[in-house]
Amino acid sequence: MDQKKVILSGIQPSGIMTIGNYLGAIKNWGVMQDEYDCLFMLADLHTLTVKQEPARLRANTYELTALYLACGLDPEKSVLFLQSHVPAHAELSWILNTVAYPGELSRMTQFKDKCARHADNINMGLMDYPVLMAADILLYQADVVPIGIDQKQHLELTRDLAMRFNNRYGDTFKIPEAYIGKVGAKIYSLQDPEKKMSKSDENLNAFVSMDDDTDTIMRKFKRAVTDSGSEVRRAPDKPGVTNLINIYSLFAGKSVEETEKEFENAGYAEFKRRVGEAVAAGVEPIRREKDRILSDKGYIDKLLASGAERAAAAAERTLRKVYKKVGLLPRVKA
Ligand code: ATP
Ligand code: LTN
Repeated sequence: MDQKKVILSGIQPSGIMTIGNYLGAIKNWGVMQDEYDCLFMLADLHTLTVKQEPARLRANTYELTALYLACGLDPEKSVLFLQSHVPAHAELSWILNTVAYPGELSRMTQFKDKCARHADNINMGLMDYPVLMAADILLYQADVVPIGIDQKQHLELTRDLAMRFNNRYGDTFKIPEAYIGKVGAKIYSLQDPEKKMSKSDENLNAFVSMDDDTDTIMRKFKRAVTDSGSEVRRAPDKPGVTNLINIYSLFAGKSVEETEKEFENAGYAEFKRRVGEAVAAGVEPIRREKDRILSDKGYIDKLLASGAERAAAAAERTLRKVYKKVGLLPRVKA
């Protein structure tokens, strides 16, 4: 029988997830669980590359774990774990650092963006971020990595590092492929549809978080920027409307063509109201379920402990192979 393919992905617990993260990431992951061996990680070590308030980071980590579950990630089917609970991530990233070049890391778009946005805290972790991400992926010999389009460059670097290592030391890592969903790949800001929707935007009207209640969601869509004209149709000169069409179709489970047809005779005000309703109807039950799960932190702790155990077993297998290939002595029993 064919072995199932391995899928790995992760999100940073750096704030409350937006519908961009949901549509671009978690929603797609849920449907992969039956077909693949899935590992879904919370990239908490990555989060430290930007200043965090420790108590806030702890709270966000519980929130995001509860949200993974509320969005349908099933701990019976998939391995859910924290990056920091599996030491092999940090260990492999050290080894991969020895085949990564500062030139290629300093050229990464996210690194340049984050340096500009956090000029008071340009740290080595920010530059090394993609090497740790490569370790996350390569440790599990992942075949496929579902990501939003903004992470594509990091996945290409992961492939480069894996090939470089394999060339130098012999076949060790599987070369992973990116999986980028077509419509949800990039959800844009509701206030500036040229910019990606981001949970760290200072303008709270720019994003809808998975924690927003129905009134807030309706208000944010009412204020969403549309374009000149009045037709509900996708076009390069209509980035605002195009974004809303994408959001509506994903929440309503319809194609973009069906959505355009449905709103053929509608004005922007009515269209925005209907988008708000569809989003609220999708977000509301997830938010309630998340809050229910969150009320039992003991359950979350146990689940993460068992996830870490399962993840570590697989990760350590790869790490031992890597240590051997590079010439580190195996540690024998005392
Ligand atoms: P930040 O705003 O703190 O930079 P973020 O909102 O971009 O964070 P990440 O934790 O970096 O979120 O991303 C988690 C996942 O969600 C990634 O796979 C990323 O590609 C995806 N993602 C993030 N924003 C969007 C978006 N606007 N549209 C589609 N996918 C997105
Ligand atoms: N960098 C990613 C989060 C992330 C990730 C990963 C995604 C960390 N490690 C491994 C896929 C695979 C982000 O910010 N979206």
